[in-house]
Amino acid sequence: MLTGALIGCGYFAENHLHAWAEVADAAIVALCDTDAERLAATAAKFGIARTYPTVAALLAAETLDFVDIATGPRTHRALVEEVAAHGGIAILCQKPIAKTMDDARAMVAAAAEAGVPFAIHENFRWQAPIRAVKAAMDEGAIGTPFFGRCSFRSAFDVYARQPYLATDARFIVEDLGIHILDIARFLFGEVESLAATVRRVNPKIRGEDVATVLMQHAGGLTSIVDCSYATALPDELFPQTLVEVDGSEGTLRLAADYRLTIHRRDGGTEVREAPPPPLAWADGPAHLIQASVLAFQRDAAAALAAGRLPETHGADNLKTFALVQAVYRSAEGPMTRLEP
Ligand code: NAD
Ligand code: 89V
Repeated sequence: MLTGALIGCGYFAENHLHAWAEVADAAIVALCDTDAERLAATAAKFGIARTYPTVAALLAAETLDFVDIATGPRTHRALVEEVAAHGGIAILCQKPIAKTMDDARAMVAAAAEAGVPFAIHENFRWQAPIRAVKAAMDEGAIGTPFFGRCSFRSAFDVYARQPYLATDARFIVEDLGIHILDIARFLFGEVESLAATVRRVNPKIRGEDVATVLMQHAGGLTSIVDCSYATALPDELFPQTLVEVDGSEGTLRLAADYRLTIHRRDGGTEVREAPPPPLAWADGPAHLIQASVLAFQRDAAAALAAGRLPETHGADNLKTFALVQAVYRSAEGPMTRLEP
């Protein structure tokens, strides 16, 4: 049994705690938050008696196999460095890994120097429908893929539960696009070059709420990642990512409500349903995300127990974070202009 502590008892941490309660080989025995009220409320709700106002107090008092950091990204570097310096404790940390590439690299280096496993809680690639797309591609169902699209378009009010999303200078690429870019890496492989545009449509927020990215992957596949929180559709699909893949032998479409259609050039068409597994603590449309939190944590616990790194270990996640940085850089520059 792995013994862990959760650092940060805010909005999303509840999903971590519900999920840890379902992971057979791991237990959260202590909580830490600098906000005394949140700490007490979370401790009472989840029946976790040992609570600490600082990470220093937590590390001084507890013997842990891992910590699970669910604070905001501005705090990640200091927390990861403090736990790494303590030694002997594996570190799981929420996305985005940090606010800057320098901080992200320093965190990966700190964990490597301390010799402790470090992974980012990147859960979207663990969604059941995304795993179903990957399985179909790996089966060779559509031959060699040459085009892909991962699309997230919504007008869901994410600001109600996460008010910082409306006030941060950077929004959709750093917070949500990071998941979709990670899905594109997971499905289509590493990216060699990209071009992007971003814009703000909602005048009430500070950062960008629309992003469109064109990417060239090693091996030749071209993909598009498009994200929007300004897209009002007749059917609100939050938080579903729709996926299209065209291959030499057929096509694959992950459409609304987890319906995956695989069509082969030879004429056969197969439909696979890939909904998230049921959860007693599911909360409306967030169910898809919540189930992927459980899937990530199950795999992370199994990896730590087996002495292997979780799939989205720090060095891997640097590649996804580099895409985020590249999107912002590209969006600042000019696109190729047509001759008048
Ligand atoms: P939040 O602001 O609601 O909660 C953060 C908590 O961390 C607060 O309770 C705060 O008091 C605590 N905290 C801050 N600094 C601390 C420190 N030094 N030590 C201990 N506690 C500290 O934020 P949130 O909405 O829960 O988001 C947390 C993280 O989860 C973010 O990185 C966000 O991007 C991520 N997130 C991920 C998903 C997903 O699907 N993967 C979804 C939502 C949020
Ligand atoms: O998953 C996330 O990181 C969330 C949301 C889906 C709202 O963008 O912040």
